[in-house]
Amino acid sequence: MRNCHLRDAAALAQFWAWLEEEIHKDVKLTEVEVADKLLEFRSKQSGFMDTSFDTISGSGANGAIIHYKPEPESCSIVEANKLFLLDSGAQYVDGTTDITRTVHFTEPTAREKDCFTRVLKGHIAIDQAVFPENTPGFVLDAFARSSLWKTGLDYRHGTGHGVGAALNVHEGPQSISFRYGNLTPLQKGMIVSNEPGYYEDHAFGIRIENLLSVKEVDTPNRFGGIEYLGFEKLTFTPIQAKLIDLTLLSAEEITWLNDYHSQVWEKVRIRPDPIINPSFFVLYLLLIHICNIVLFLLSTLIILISR
Ligand SMILES: [Mn+2]
Repeated sequence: MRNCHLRDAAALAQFWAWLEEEIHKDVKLTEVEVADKLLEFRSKQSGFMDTSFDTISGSGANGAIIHYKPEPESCSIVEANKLFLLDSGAQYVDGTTDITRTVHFTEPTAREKDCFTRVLKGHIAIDQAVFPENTPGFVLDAFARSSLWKTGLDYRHGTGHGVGAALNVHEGPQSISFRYGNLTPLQKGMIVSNEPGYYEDHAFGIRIENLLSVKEVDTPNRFGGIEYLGFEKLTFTPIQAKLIDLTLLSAEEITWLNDYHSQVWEKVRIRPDPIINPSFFVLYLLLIHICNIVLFLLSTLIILISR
């Protein structure tokens, strides 16, 4: 499961770099064309089988429709001056991915930044949550909404659903939702999505989604003699910095973001492009090998001379 997310991240890195370049070249792409291109990048990754659900690719106001499904005949162009929400995932032989990122290609408005930052604060709060064993997911749901609630905003969907490993992308029994009827405790090894959002009708949609795996956390105390649990991230794709209003983030949240981005860089940059890079990668290893031989010969020479 961990590994398929890194291959997925490599495909997403290629995709986002491609999309940004096309839009800055003023190429007009529809929401469906963009989703098709993402599928093309993903399908080159090893173990790829299929998408894990229909891609939600929404520019501007379409992003505010939570289960929007763009159709080739009727969908919109991905506009440079609007927020673009992309929720997609894949099935690999070794796991299932589900990720949402929201980006802007030019300058976001103060309103968009304010809302995006509040969604991000909720995302970080879930990611960093530590809770006693036997806690049902609904207990955590308010953590994700707290920053939005403070300005009278909210979203009309759950914060997280269970995810199967090379199985259903929506797979219970666990969830993180305001629907407090689900009393299933979050248990070690369970996978859940962390996807708070905010949707402004006829304007824009925002969602930031990573998959998390429940793990035991080493707390300084163990009140009640029980285990305390938290989350490990599975998804490694950058979060667009220009959408963040830094004045709304705490020092800990900024550190979280910087740490996450260094992890993305460390984990994803070393993954060779399956189509172009194997030769580069071999060349790179060969160069390092040659450098080592040269260094060895030089140091031998220096030792011999110094005698
Ligand atoms: Mn999801």
